[in-house]
Amino acid sequence: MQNGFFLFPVFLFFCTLPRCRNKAAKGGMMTRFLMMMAAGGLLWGACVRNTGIRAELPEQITLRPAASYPHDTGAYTQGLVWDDGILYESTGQYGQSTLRHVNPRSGTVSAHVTVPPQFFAEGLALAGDSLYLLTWREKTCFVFDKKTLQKTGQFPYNGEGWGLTFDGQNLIMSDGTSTLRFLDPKTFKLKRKIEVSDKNRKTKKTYPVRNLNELEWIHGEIWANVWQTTQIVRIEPNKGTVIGWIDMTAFVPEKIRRDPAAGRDSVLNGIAFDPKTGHVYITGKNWDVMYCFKLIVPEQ
Ligand SMILES: [Ca+2]
Repeated sequence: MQNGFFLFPVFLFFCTLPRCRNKAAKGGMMTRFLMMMAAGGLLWGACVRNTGIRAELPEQITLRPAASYPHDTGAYTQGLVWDDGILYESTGQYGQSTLRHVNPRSGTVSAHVTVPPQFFAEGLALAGDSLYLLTWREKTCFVFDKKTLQKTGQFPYNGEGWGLTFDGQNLIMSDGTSTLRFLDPKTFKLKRKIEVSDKNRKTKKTYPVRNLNELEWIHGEIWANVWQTTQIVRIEPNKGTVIGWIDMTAFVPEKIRRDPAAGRDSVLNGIAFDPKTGHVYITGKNWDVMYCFKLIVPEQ
């Protein structure tokens, strides 16, 4: 265990706070956050707004710290997937893009393949025994065998590729806008799209949630990193409505927080879920730490 993670004294994410994306609510939330820190040592918080929309998870959830592990600071994390004790990670940048098997506890890379230098690797998803790897502007999705990391195929697509996940039937893809595409993993053909939107708490106006990046399917919801923010958004997968927001600001590594130049690129990105244990793994681009949280779902 690293970084004094267990100095975080209590549970986090008691999702009873008002949403924090709304600027007007930020002041109040911060005051309450600081009061909670002072009173009970709560060192981080999350914000979930009750929209009345239900996926499989209730709006109020808790993410309880379970562990923190080393993460390769050379990994410009673009996609993160958990399967049977292995973290699969894709890393980006032209000439540096890789697909990796990572030991979650040690952070060591046990196997990897490099992506040709003209491709900028992006999101990653596992469907069956196949890993699907998007590329940023190269309009190509590569398919690999999950064990051997041998390339087994590729598909073309339109637009940019950002994040990718699998809901058990469809690949779900982000492209930096507020749109999520649902794709057939056998053909990569588009099945449907959703527009992700939230409602401004003050004005009640609906606005699109843009810059959706790395994705993860968790208990019937889509969780998405919002690029260049410290927020994870929980999305209802049929209508694209926002279920809630998770504020990860307190978990940005100190080194990155202190260096604005690094901070622009070294953003929160990477969510993986182990449904067997309920563990959620979260990291960022070039972060030195991989957090592991236990997802606690209240009884309904
Ligand atoms: Ca993921």
